[in-house]
Amino acid sequence: MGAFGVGQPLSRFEDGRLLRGGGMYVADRALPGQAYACFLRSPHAHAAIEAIELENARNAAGVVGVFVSSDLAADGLGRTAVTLKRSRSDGSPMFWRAHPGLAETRVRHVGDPVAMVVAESLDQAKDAMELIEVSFAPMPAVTASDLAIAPSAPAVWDECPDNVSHVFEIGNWAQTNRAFEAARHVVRRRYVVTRVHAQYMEPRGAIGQYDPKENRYTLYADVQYPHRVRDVLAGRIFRKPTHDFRVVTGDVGGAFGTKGWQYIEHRLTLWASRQIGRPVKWTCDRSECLLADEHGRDLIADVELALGDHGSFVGLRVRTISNIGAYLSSDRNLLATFVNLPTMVGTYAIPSAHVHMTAVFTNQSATAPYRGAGRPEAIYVIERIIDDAARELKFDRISLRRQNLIPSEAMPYVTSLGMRYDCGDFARNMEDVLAFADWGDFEKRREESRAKGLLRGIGIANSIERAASPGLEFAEIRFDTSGTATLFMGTLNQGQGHDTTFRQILSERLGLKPDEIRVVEGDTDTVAFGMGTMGSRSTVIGGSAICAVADKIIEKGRKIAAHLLEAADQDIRFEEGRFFVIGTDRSLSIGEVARSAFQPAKLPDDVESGLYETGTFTPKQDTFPNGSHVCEVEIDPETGVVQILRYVVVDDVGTVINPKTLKGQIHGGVVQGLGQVLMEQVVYERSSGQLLTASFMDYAMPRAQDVCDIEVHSSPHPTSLNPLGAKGAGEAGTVGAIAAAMNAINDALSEIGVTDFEMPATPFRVWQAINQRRPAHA
Ligand code: MCN
Repeated sequence: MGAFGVGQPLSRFEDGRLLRGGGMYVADRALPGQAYACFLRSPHAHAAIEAIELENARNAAGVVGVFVSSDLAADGLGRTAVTLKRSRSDGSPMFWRAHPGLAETRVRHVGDPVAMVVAESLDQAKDAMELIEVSFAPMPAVTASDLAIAPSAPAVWDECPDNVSHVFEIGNWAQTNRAFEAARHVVRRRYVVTRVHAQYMEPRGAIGQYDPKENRYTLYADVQYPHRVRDVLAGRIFRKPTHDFRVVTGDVGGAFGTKGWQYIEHRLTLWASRQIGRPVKWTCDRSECLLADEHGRDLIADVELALGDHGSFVGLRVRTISNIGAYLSSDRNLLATFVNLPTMVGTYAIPSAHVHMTAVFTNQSATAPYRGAGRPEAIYVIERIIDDAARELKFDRISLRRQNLIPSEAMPYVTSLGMRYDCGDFARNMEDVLAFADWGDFEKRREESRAKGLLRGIGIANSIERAASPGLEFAEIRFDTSGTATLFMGTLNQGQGHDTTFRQILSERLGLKPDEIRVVEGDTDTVAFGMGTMGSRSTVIGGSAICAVADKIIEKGRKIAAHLLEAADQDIRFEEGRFFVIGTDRSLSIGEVARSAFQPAKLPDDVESGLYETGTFTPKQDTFPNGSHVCEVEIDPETGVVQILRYVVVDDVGTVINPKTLKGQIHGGVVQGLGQVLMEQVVYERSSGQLLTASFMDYAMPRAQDVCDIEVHSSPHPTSLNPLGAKGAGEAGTVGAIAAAMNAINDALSEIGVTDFEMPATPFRVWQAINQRRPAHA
C-alpha cells in the first residue's frame, strides 16, 4: 500500500471544494435565457378532475407556457414502464400504471402534479399557478397498507379493485410448513416499518435544454445514474436516438437511493424547453420534496419463528405487505419490496423459510429504494423476532443467537432463501461487538439507571446484506501528453467520497499520486457508459473496473518501456509506478512512459500512439457485507425521551479502501437508521389522506445531540469475488441500525412490561406506551 493507496485513511479530496461553496448543484446552474417552472399539485388524496381553467394563468405576467396532460398526450410524450413479470394470487398478471407525467382524469395522491407553469421568473410562475382553477370532485382515499387490503377499501385504480398489484414469494412453502408442524415452539409477531423520506441536503431539481440547431436534449439533474436516465428519456419518453440526449449531474447533494430515473420533472423540463425554445429550470423546495419525491420503506411484516427443543431455529415464515403508493412507474419502484427478502434469515442457519410479499396501492407517493432498500427491513424482521422469542420462551438472547449463527467453517453457505454467503465470520463479529460494548456489565449499568428512575436497555443486531449485485460497470483512463491521467467513471458520487476512493484505487494500481489523477463522473457525453451508483456497488464494481483498465495500461506501458529500455517485454516488471528491467536498477516512471506514448518515434512498430484504455467489471454474484451492532439507550419514563447512550459496530466490508471514509459511511448509515427509529416519519392523515409532515417543522430529523459517538471497528474478511476483495459499505450502517436500536428500546421498556413498541420512538409515543402500563407497574 503506497502513501495514497488502498487502506490509507485519507481525508476526502473533494471536501475543501465543497465546504468552501465550490460545489455545482442544479440550483447553482443558470443557463442563458432560462425560464422557471413550477407544478400545480393536487391538494386531494384522491379526486376526479372535472375541469381545468387555464386562461387566467396563461395571460398572467411573465408566463411563457402552461401545460396539462392533454398537451403531453397531443405530442405523444411517452412514459416509463415496468418490465418485471409478476402475478397476482389468482395467477392473473400484475397490475401496474406508470405516472403519465401530469395527472389525466384523476389525482391519486396529495402532490400529484396536475399542471406545469413556465415563466420568466419563479415568482411569476408561482403567481400564475395560483390562477389555475381546477374543479376536483374528491373521492374516498386509502393511505395505509393495512387499510388498503380491507374488503371495503376504496380502489386507487378502478381496474384493480382490491388494491393488490401483485404478490411475490421465495422459499419452500411446503417444507417450511412441515418444519412448523414439527416445531416445539412458534413465536408470532407483527412488525411495522414506517414510511420515511430521504431528506437529502439538496432537494431535487432539473434543467431541461433543447437545442434546435443540433436537435439535442440536455438534462442537468441530480440523479444517481445519468446514463440510465438518458436511456429512459431517449427510449421510452421521447422515442429518439440515445445520442440525441445528454445528462449532466454536477455535484449531487445526497440521494440515498431515491433520486431515480423516472421522475416526471426530468422529461417535462426537457419537453417544455422544446415547446418554448428556452432552457427550463425547476428546483423543488423542502415542502415540495415531500410531495414530489418517492418515499422509502413502509412495510408490515407478520413474522413466525419456529424453534426446536433447545432453541434451535427450524423455520421462518413471513408475510409482508409493501406499500407502493399510487403509481408503479418502473421496476425500481419495486426493488425494495423483493430484492432483499432473501436476507430475512439473516446470519442464521434456518433450514427452512418462506417469505410472501403483497404489493399494495394506496393514495400516497410511490415508494422506491431508500438506503438499504429492503435490507434494514429484512434484518429488522429477523433480529426482532429473535429478541421476542428469547423473551417469550425465556432464552438468553445472546445464547440463542450464538447457537444459531452460521459458522465460518460452513462458508460458502447457501441459505434456505437461496443466498450464497461466500465468506465472513458472524460469530467473531458478535463476540467482538459484545466485548467492545461491555455487554457483560450491562446489568450494573441498568441498576445505576434504575437508581435514577430511568429505564435502560441494550439491543443487538447481527446484520448481513446483498451489496454490489451483478451488473456491469465501466472505467476509462486517458493519459495526456504531460503524463497525468483522467479517470472516467460510470458511477456517480452523491457524497460517498468517490473522488478519494477511486484515486486511491488507481494510485494503488498505477503508483500515480492523487494530484496526477482527475476523476470525472456524471456526464453522459464524456463518460462512455455507466450503470451508476446504488446498492453499494461503486467501490466493488466500479473499483474493479479500475483494476481492469489499470492492467491494460500496464500491459501497453510494458511494451513501450521495454522498447525504451531496450529489453524484452517479459523482462519488464511494474512496481509502484515504475517499469523496471528485472534484475537491474534501470527503470522508467509511468509518467515518462505515458509522455513517450505520444511520440511515435519512441514507440515500437506494433504499438499505437497514445495511452488510453477502457475497462469493465461484472461480478458473478453479490457480496455479503455483514456485521454486528449494539445500541444502548436510556429512557426517562416521565418524559418518554430516549437517549442513545452508546452505539458500537463491528463491520466486515472485506478489504477497506479508506478507513476514514468508510467510518463516515457507517456513521451516516447508522444515524439514518436511528433517525427512523427515534423520530422520522412521513405521516398521512388516515381519513383525509393529507400529508401532515411536509416541512422540517413536522418531519423531525436527527441532530448531533440526538445521537452519540458511534464506534466502528472493522473485521475484514476479503472476498474472492472481485480483485479488490472489497464488499459494499454504503448502506451497511443502516442495515443493522433500526433493529439494534428498536431492540434496545424494547429491552428498556420491557422493564415495565412493554415489549411490542413500534417505531418511531418519539417522546410522546414512548410516554404513551409507558403510561398505558403505569398502573400495573406502580
Ligand atoms: N468503502 C471503503 N471500503 C469498502 C467499501 C466502501 O472504504 N470496502 C468506502 C469508500 O469511501 C466508498 C464508500 O465507502 O466511496 C461507499 O462505498 P460503496 O459501498 O461502494 O457505496 P457506493 O459508492 O456505491 O454508494 C452507494 C451507497 C448507497 S446505495 C446509498 S443509498 C447511500 C450511500 O452509499 N447514499 C448516500 N451512502 C451515501 N452517502 C452520502 N453522503 N450520500 C448518499 O446519498
